[in-house]
Amino acid sequence: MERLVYVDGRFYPKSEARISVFDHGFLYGDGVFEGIRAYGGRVFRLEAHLSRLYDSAKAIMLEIPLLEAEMRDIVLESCRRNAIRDGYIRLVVSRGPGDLGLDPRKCPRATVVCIADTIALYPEELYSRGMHVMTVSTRRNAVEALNPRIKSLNYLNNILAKIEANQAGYAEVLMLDERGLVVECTGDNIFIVRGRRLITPPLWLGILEGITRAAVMEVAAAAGMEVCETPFTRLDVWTADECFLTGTAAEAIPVVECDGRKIGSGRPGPITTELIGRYRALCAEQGVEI
Ligand code: PXG
Repeated sequence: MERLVYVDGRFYPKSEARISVFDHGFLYGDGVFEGIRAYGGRVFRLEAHLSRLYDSAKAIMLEIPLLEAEMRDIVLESCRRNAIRDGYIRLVVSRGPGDLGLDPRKCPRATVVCIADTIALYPEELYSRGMHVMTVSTRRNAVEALNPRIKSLNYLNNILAKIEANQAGYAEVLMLDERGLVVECTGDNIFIVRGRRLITPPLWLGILEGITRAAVMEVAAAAGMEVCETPFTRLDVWTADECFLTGTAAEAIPVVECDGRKIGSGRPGPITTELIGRYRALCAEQGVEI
């Protein structure tokens, strides 16, 4: 069965779903998006994703022509129409069609797209053996330029880093801010572990406020671990006991080497393994019924 894609109030077969070439999302990357997972017939942390979408839209002064409750129904209906019980949902809201100038005032109505599909996951082996990462020379966008907390359609900063990753043969890479502090990866947040303490960069440093990051912080605290949001450098990653990344697609994934330095034992550590289990259990039990 061909997938059905929601575009501006209607569902279209995938091959017929289209937007205007004058859409400022296409012309300028002017818009916002979300990537959401469904597990066992439930959408994980749907409210948090919607709230981040509307916050991102607010930051770029993009008026979404739907209530949050209506957007929620579109996500659920997209899953139902595509018989998705385990999958990935992409919500995109762009500035909409305008003219060939930058001015967003020329775009009277935002475009809303919802795609519900299956997801290509990292191989299970990366979870059992752990992944290798490197630091790239592309620095993360400055907070004062394009705040990484805005989940915008302008992902070129991340894509430039991804190109460095591809050239060097890494699945994911570490990005630094202009001072050299570790911020996040191209599509994942980062945690390091010292003893039973988790450390992750604070939001004000300029990172996406990951939904997975928040969920992992919750399960860690519930398991009696200390969690702190403190800036750190590459050296702290190299010398950590453990390191892992979090993201909707990756969930929580161990990192066992960074820039050629073995992290801890060089194998996924006990804290990371425990948190991966607790996060997976949370995904299996929580969520909005499709
Ligand atoms: N940082 C960045 C820059 C992201 O894009 C995350 C962290 C993790 O956030 P969540 O809320 O998912 O825990 C993301 C989100 C992809 C892909 O295809 C990944 C993301 C977004 C879009 C595409 O790998 N990650």
